[in-house]
Amino acid sequence: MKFLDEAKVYIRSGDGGNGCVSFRREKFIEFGGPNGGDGGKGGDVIAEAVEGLNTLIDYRYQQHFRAKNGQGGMGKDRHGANGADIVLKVPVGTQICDEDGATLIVDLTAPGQRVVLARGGNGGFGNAHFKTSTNRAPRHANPGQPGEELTIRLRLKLIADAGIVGLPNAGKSTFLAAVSAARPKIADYPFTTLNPQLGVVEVDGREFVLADIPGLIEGAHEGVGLGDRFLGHVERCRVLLHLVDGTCAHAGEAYKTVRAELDAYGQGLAEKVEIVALNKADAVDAAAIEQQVACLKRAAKKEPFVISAVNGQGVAEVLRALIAVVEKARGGKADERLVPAAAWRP
Ligand SMILES: Nc1nc2c(ncn2[C@@H]2O[C@H](COP(=O)(O)OP(=O)(O)OP(=O)(O)O)[C@@H](O)[C@H]2O)c(=O)[nH]1
Ligand SMILES: [Mg+2]
Repeated sequence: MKFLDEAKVYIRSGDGGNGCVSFRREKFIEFGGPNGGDGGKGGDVIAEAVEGLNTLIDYRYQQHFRAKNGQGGMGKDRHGANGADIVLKVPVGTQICDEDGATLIVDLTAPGQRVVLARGGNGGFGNAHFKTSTNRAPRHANPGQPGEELTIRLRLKLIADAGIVGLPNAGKSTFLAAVSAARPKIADYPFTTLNPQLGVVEVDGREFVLADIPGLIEGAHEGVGLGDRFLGHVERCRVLLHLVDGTCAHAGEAYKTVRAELDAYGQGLAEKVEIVALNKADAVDAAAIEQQVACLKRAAKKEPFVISAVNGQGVAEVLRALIAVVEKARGGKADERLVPAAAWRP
């Protein structure tokens, strides 16, 4: 399945049906009176988070969504049919913003969560509605109300408990493949991974979701390399695993480069709990590891784990450290960035 994490769509709810002007006319019945029915309500445009989707690719192929209009009222007191709603199915973790992307309308973080984005117009009253003791034959009816139209932006931010960051070739995908059933592409050239990948990791009978994102390089916040837009997918993570390639020239510099990009991205990434690991310990000799660890420790101001994603050395310890943070955070409160749908109107 192709991956797409941003889309812009146009939506329009249905117009309400018009009310009807009609009078009862039957042989031998005089003064039959008004019997024009009301119009039906236009359909709503609804967004719903569903399980089993992890891309917005559907919205590349269709960008216009219109709910059906309500039918007009009819004679003999017949009410027009309501227009059918239209439901936009989006993956869990999708944020819906207004057209300029500045205002968050809703953050759909739980499966089944729904929000009405555009409400269908109400149907107009038919003339039967307007009869009174003084006006026995009203000759007017209400028109239906028009639907709403707006352009919205969908932005998928994957929901993972932990995210792996690091320079290209640090071994992020190798690590994900080693600890989960995910099978990301692995190769010894930079930018092997072009899209975020998720995997479920099991540690001591407990599970968490780990995300592997494309590598960051210096200047990613200005668009160098693949840019830093994929960092959106680790925004919701409770902990970051920062992998540093042990075979690189200077582990401390590599660490600082990635940290600088996290700082430049903002969105609270720099404040997240970070676990640092020096990878590829199998490929360098003991003296070199010692030196790299010292560099890394000075830069990160904490003790790094020394691991090898290939032969599994140290991986279990890293996973235990990750799950400890994840479980601690899970005990906390729910995502307070959620905007209640009722608080927002277009
Ligand atoms: N010797 C050794 N090689 C490793 C280890 N981990 C990864 N590699 C190798 O490093 C290369 C890059 O690994 P990837 O997992 O593709 O790196 P990545 O961080 O996902 O890279 P991008 O997706 O390009 O950002 C591959 O050739 C791996 O086989 C390790 O622990 N030891
Ligand atoms: Mg990769």
